[in-house]
Amino acid sequence: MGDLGWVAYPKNGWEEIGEVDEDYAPIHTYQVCRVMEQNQNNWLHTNWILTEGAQRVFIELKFTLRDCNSLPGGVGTCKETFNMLMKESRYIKIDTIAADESFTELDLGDRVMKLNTEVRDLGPLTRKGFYLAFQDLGACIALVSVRVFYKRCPFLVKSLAEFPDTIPGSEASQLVEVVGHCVNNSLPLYEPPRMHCSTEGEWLVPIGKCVCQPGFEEINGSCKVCKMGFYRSLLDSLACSKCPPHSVARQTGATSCSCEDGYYKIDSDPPNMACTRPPSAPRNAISNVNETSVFLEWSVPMETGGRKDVRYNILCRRVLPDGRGLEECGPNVRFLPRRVALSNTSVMVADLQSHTNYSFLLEAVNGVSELAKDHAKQYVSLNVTTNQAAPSPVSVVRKGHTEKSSIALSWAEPDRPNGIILEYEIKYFEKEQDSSYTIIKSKETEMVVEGLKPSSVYIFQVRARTSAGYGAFSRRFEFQTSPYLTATSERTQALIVAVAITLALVLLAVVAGFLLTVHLGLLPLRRCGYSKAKQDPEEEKMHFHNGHIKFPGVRTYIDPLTYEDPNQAVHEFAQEIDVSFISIERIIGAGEFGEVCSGPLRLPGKREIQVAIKTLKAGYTEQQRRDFLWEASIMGQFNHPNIIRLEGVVTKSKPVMIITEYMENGSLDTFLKKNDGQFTVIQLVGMLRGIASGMRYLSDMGYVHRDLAARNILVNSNLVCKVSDFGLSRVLEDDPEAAYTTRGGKIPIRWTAPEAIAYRKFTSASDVWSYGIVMWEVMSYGERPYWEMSNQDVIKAIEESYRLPGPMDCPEALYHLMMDCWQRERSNRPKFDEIVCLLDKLIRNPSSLKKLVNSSHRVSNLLVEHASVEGDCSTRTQTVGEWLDSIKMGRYTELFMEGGYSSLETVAQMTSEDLRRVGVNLAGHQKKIITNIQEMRVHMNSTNSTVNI
Ligand code: ACK
Repeated sequence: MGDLGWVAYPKNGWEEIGEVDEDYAPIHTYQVCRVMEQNQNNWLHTNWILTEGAQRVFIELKFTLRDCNSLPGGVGTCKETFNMLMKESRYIKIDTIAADESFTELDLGDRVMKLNTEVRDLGPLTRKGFYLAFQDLGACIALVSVRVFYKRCPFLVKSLAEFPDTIPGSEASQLVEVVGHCVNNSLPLYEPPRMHCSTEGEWLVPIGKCVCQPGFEEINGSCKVCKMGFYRSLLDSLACSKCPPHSVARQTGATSCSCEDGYYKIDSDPPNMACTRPPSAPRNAISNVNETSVFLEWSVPMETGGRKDVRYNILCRRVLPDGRGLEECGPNVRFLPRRVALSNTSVMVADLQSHTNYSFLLEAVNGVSELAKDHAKQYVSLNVTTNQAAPSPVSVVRKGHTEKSSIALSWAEPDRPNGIILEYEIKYFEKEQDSSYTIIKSKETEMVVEGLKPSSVYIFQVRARTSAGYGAFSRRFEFQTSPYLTATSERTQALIVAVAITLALVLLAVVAGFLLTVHLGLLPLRRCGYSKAKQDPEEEKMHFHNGHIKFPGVRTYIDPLTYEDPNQAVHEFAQEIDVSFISIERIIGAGEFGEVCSGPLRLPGKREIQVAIKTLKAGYTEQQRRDFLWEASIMGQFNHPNIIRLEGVVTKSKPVMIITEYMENGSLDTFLKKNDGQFTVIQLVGMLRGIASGMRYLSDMGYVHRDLAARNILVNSNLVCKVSDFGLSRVLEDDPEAAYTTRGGKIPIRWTAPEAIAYRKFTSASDVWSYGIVMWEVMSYGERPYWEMSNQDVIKAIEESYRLPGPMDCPEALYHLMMDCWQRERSNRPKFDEIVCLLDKLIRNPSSLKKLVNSSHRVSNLLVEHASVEGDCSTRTQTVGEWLDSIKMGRYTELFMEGGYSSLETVAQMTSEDLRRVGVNLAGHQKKIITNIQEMRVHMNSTNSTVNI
C-alpha cells in the first residue's frame, strides 16, 4: 500500500522507492532485483484506472533492466524480461516486455541510465475501469514511469460546421462517423456535413458542408447579413450580389430584390435577371394576299422590354360593308401555325371570305405582359382585301355500278365552290401502287372509270377547278372492281364476245382517228408546264397495258437480258462491220474494257466518217465479252440526235470493237473545265436542252440511264451534246464516281436521287434528279457537285433537305428548274418532257434568263435548304406513322392508314372533321394533331434559308 496506492506482492518483491530527478522533483519508482534467488513471482498491481469512456487505451512504460551477463555468478536464475497484465474481471497477459537496452555494472559506475520506453495498446475495453499488473520472474528492473492514456478527435469547426470532441472506436483503423452541426445562419448544402474520427484521434474524410442561408454570406468562417441593395437568394452562390437593373433591396438580409415601378418579373425569371417590361408594337408589318389567304409578316419590336420571350398575337376583324363597323373573324378562319403566341414574325391566315376587306391588329407580348395590366397595349394594324378562292375539297366520293374493269363514281359539288366549277379531276391508282397514277377529267359530278383490273382495289381522289385554280384533292376513297365471271352461260359468253368485237372495232377506229389527228399536227403531243399528273415512262407503259393510248412512233426499249443468247441481242440491234472498213488512227482515251481510239470508217457506198472505236482488250473472258457488247445492244436500239449513235460492232475478228460516231470535243465535264466562262448563257442552255431532249427520248423508250452525269455526255464540234455510256454500267463498275452503298450496289452518290441510293428505286424521275446535277455542272463549268464533301456528308445533307446553291451567274429560272429536279418526292419532279419545253421557252425568250440567282444566296460551299414537304431538319418526319409517333399520337397510325391518309401531304390537308371521321374522338387529341398539322403546313410553306456546311 504505497504512496501511489499500488500494491506489491509478496512484500519482499517490488519495492517503492522515492527519489528525485535531475531537477530535484520527487519521483517514485518501483524496483525489484532478486536475480540470485530461484522461483521468483513478484507482482505489482496498479490501483483502479478509470477509462472515461475510452474503448482503446495506450500504456507507455519507462524502465531500466539489468544485463544478466554483467551479474557475477547470478546468470542461472537471472531474467531479462517481465510480464505486463491487465484485469477487467480477471488478469490477462498483455505482453512480455523486454528491454531494448539493458544496463551493466559499468554503466552504473558511469552513472549512465539506459532508460527503455515501450508502448502497448489495449482494447476493446468494456468496463468503466481496469487494473494493470507487472509480474517479475527474477529480473532486475526499475519501473520509472507508467502512463495510461487514450486518444480523441478534438472539437473542430470546418466548412461552417462544428464537430464535437469525439472518442474514437475500439478497433485499430476503425473510423467513427460524426455528423456536424451548421453554425449560426447557415444550412447544410444538399446533405448534412459529416467527418470521421480515426483511432489516432484525427478527423478524416469530410463529406458535405454548410453554407450561409439566403440573405447572408460567408466571411471568415461565419455568416454575415447582406447589406442594403444586395441580396443572396441561392444556397450555391457564395457572396451577396448587387440587385439587378430596375430592382432594389431596401432592407439588409434580402433574399431577392423587388422591381421598380413599371418593371416586372415572373416566377421563372432567374434572380439575377433584370426586371423587365412589355414590348412595344411590332414594326414594318406587310401583307401578301393569295386568293383568300393572307400572309402577314412583320419585324421584331423596337423595344423588347429586356426579354427574349417576345410572342405575337393577331386580332382578325372583317370590315362590314357600308361602314357598319368591324366584326371578329370567327372560328372558320385558320391561322397557321396559330393565332396567338407566335414565335416567328409571320403568319398565314387562310379561309377568309373572298373579295372582302379585313383589318388585322398585330400585338407583341412577352412574359410580363400579363402582369403589366395598366401598361397600354401597342398594336400595329394592317388592312387587306382578299381575292377569289379556289374551291374547297370534294368531301365525299361514292361508288356506283361496278364491273370487273370499271367503277362508276359520283360526288357532290364542294361545300365552297368559290366560283363556277369548270371541271373535276379524278386521280386514281391501284392500291399500294401509288408510284404511278392516272388522271382523268370530267365536267359532271359523275364518271365511269374504265380500264381497271378485275378484283382489284383502287384509290380515287377528286378535285374541282374554277377560274381561281384547283382546289385540294378529296381524301382517298377505296373501291374494288368486280371479280371475273366464273360460270357464264354460253349465251352470255357469246354476247360478251360480240360486244368485245364491236368495242375493239370502235376502239381501233378511235385510235386510227387519233393517230391521224396527231400525224396531221392537229393535236400537240407534248405540252409545256409541270404537272404532277403526268406519268413517267413506267407509268406510260402501265397505261399502255391498261388499254390507254401511248404516243405513237416511240418504241419501247428491250432489255438485252430478255434474250437467251446475248450474241443474238447484239446482232438484232447492231450491224456487224468488217474490220477492213476501219482504220485506227489515234488513241483518245481508256475505257473499262480497253482503249478508246478514233479513225475513219469507210463503208462501201457511204461517205467516210470519223468514228470512235471502243476495243475489248485481249485475254477477255466470255463474260467480259458479253458485258462489253451489252452497250452496243442498248445503244443500237436508240436513234436520236442527242444520243450517241452506234455505227456497228466488230465481233467476227479480234479485237472485238464497238464503233460509234466521233465526238470531237470529248466528254462534257472536261470540255467545260477547259473552256471555263467561254460560252454565252444561251449556248449553255442549248447544251442542256440537247441533253434533256436525249433523256426525254430515253424515258419515252422506258430506258432508265442511272448514271447521267456530265462525264457521260459527249460533245461534238457543233457543241451538240449527246448522252452516252450505256455500258453494263447498270452496275456502274466502270464509273470512278460510283461508290458502294450500304445495300451493296455501286452508285455515283452525288448524281443520284435519294430513293435510288436508299432502296435502288431507279426511274426516269431519278434520272431527272441526275439531270438537275448535270445542269449544275454545266452552269458552273464542270465544278464538282458538293465540292470536296464526302459521299456520306452528301447523303446526310440531302436527307436534311439541303441542296446545291445556284452556280455563279446562273439564271434564276435555271436554278429553279434544278431545285425542282431535286424534289425529294419524285412525283413532284418535272418530267423530261416538261424540262425540254421549259428550256425551249427560255431559249425563245432570252430576257427570261437575265435575272440571275441572288448573289447573296450564292456563297461558295454553302448548301441551301430545300423548301420541301418535310419542313426543317429538326422536325423532319418521313412517314405518317413516324410523324404521329413524334407527336406521341402513334396510336392513330392505323386509323390514318385505313382512312387513306398515308402521306404527309394528305395529312396536311386534314380538318378536325376529317380527324373525327378517321376515328380520333378525344377532343384533346384532335386539338393536338390539328395544331401539329398547322405547323406542318407552315413548314411546307417555309422560305429557303442558308446553312453553312
Ligand atoms: O473526255 P474524253 O476525251 O471523252 O475521254 C473519254 C475517253 O474516250 C474514254 O471514254 C472519249 N470518248 C469516248 N467515246 C467517244 C466518242 N464517241 N467520241 C469522242 N471521244 C470519245 C471520252
